[in-house]
Amino acid sequence: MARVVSIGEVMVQLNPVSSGPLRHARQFERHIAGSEANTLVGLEQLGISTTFISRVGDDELGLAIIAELQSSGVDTSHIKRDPSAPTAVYFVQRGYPVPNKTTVFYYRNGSAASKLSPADIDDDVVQNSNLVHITGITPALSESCYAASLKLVKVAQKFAVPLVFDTNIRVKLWKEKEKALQGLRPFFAASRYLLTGQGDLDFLFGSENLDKQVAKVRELAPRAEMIVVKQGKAGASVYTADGKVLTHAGYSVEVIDELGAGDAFDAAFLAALLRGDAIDVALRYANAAGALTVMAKGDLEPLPTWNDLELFLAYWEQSESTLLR
Ligand code: KDG
Repeated sequence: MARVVSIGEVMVQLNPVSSGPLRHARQFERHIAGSEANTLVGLEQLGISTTFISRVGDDELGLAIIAELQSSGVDTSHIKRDPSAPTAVYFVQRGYPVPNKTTVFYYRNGSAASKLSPADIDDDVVQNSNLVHITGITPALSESCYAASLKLVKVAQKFAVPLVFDTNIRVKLWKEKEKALQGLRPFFAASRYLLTGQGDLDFLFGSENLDKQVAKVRELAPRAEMIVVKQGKAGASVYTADGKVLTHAGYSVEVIDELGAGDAFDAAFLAALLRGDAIDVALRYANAAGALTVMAKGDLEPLPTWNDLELFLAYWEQSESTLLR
């Protein structure tokens, strides 16, 4: 069975019971989330084995994170419990002030995961994998996280394991565009599959037309077999190395909490490719997974199985054909 390994930080997410300004929120739901682990749990839901490299604090929240990932099937044997720093927490504010948008407030500076270092990367975890997955979040967490992410790239190259890189820009972490562009260069350069979003492209390259933005990505990522651009409910496109462009429309559903949609997209896209589906088929599942994830709170809870995806797509296609009649 295929295995995907990733590296990053998982946090406790405090998500208010009702939407609106966080300053007035008094009741919260406790979730577990973090972009890279979200993708791994999404892959597990779709039958792919996964391993996560991380650190949590030697505290109650760290235990909650490990338990939740374990119950989803993720191999947690490479998550260290670090007594020198706490597990991170973040709050979310849904649907305010911009409708359908979720804002995050991190309490993650100096967290256990920010202490990840090259020593946390073992050859054997990569050697036994089919894909290595890294996002632009982990290298932005600290210098040692940057070095750990780079080591993972090097080890992937040593064992010829393809790199999937999702730019996943978090402006609150990078702060400046130039820092992000420079910092992410080696990850672009090494990627076989490059995933990004319209917001990331606008941040990195300015809001010009998509073809020009993709050309800039191509310059940075000359080895990428596919450049995948996620555009939320507008859908997504794949630009292949031989010049083909495949596009699939998205699904316009009610947005409860948009967090985690991009991670769900990545999981379904990769799982479909790993089981041998064609690119356009993978895009269809990936858009559906993204849509399903925004329909409920929490990043992990709404991640779909193949059956959920098939039911969603059957419902959607049937209602579309009814509308057309
Ligand atoms: O992709 C959703 C995640 O980004 C979010 O829930 C938390 O990992 C997170 C981050 O670093 O912002």
